[in-house]
Amino acid sequence: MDALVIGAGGFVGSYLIQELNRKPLHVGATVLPREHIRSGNCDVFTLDIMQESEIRNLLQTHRPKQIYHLAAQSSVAASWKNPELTIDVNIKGTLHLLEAVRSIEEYYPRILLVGSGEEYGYRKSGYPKSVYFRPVSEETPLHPGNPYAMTKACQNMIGSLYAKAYGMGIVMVRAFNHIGVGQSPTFVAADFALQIAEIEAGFRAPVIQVGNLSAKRDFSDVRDIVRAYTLLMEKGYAGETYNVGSGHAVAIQELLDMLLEMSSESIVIEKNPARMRPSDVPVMEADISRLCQDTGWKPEYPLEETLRTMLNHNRKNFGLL
Ligand code: A2R
Repeated sequence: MDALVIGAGGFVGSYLIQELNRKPLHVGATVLPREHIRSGNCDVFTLDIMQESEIRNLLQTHRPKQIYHLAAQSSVAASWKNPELTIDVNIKGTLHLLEAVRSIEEYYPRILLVGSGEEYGYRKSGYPKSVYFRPVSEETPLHPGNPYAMTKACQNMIGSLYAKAYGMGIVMVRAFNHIGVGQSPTFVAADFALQIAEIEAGFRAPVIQVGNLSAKRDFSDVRDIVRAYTLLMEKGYAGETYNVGSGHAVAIQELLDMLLEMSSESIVIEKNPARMRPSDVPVMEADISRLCQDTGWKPEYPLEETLRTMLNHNRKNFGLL
């Protein structure tokens, strides 16, 4: 097997498989028992990352040359409700994978561990503004502000330790916000695109519910993100961490404006306190120079095009297109 995607039943997995399918690679993917792969050609296996023997058996049998580790408890809200599960899946799960690889003789795959821009968190007050609003480079100190971010920061440390201590071919990424068709409406862009399509279809009054519109985030099309993952798998330095994002922060207000402009409905914006997060980080912007320098990657999808694709997908689902 050339490439194995672990945790492929989520949002990113099928995009990554489709990206891998652009080359003549033998691709495998793992899902939890109740999950399936939405699209792409691959051999599918069921795997719970908490079962170390399951991983070892799978790797021993198929010896994938590349392993993309996406499996995670990836919801920030769920990580507050169930920190133990988040620690188990995100930290112990990663450890299980790396120990399983280590236990197999003469086996030296490349491994990509997917972390998050959330690891940087809220930079402490006291920084001068010029520092505070600067894009975060991989060397910026981490201040994870929730259990999910904390587990991803820990995953990063484990990856970097194992690369150094055992000479393993592990590359770590910190992915910033990625959006696209198939994303859960618990994420802001998917939520707005769904609400607007529902309004157009007459399923809801012409009022869009919003949270904090002033926060700025670094949004990318998920297809750009997975292309960066495959390039890093090939060209990233082992033991190194790479930010993956657009390199430009956009206010949630701007994102909303772009979507509203795509609709002919006159829609009222209503702030909903339930959607406000008091500890929101005001600006998250990635410094992506290391990624660009080491891989030659550049984003290809303009934000507006991605948003239009998401909105049109919902319109199709509601029979409007
Ligand atoms: O939580 P679920 O039921 O949606 O399943 C998720 C799955 N997963 C597991 N897989 C194997 N063993 C486990 N014990 C386990 N627990 C959860 O990993 C889900 O199908 C997949 C991760 O996909 P998403 O949650 O949709 O994340 P997404 O957006 O695809 O992001 C991929 C990676 C994750 O590591 C994120 O934390 C990172 O990129 O941003």
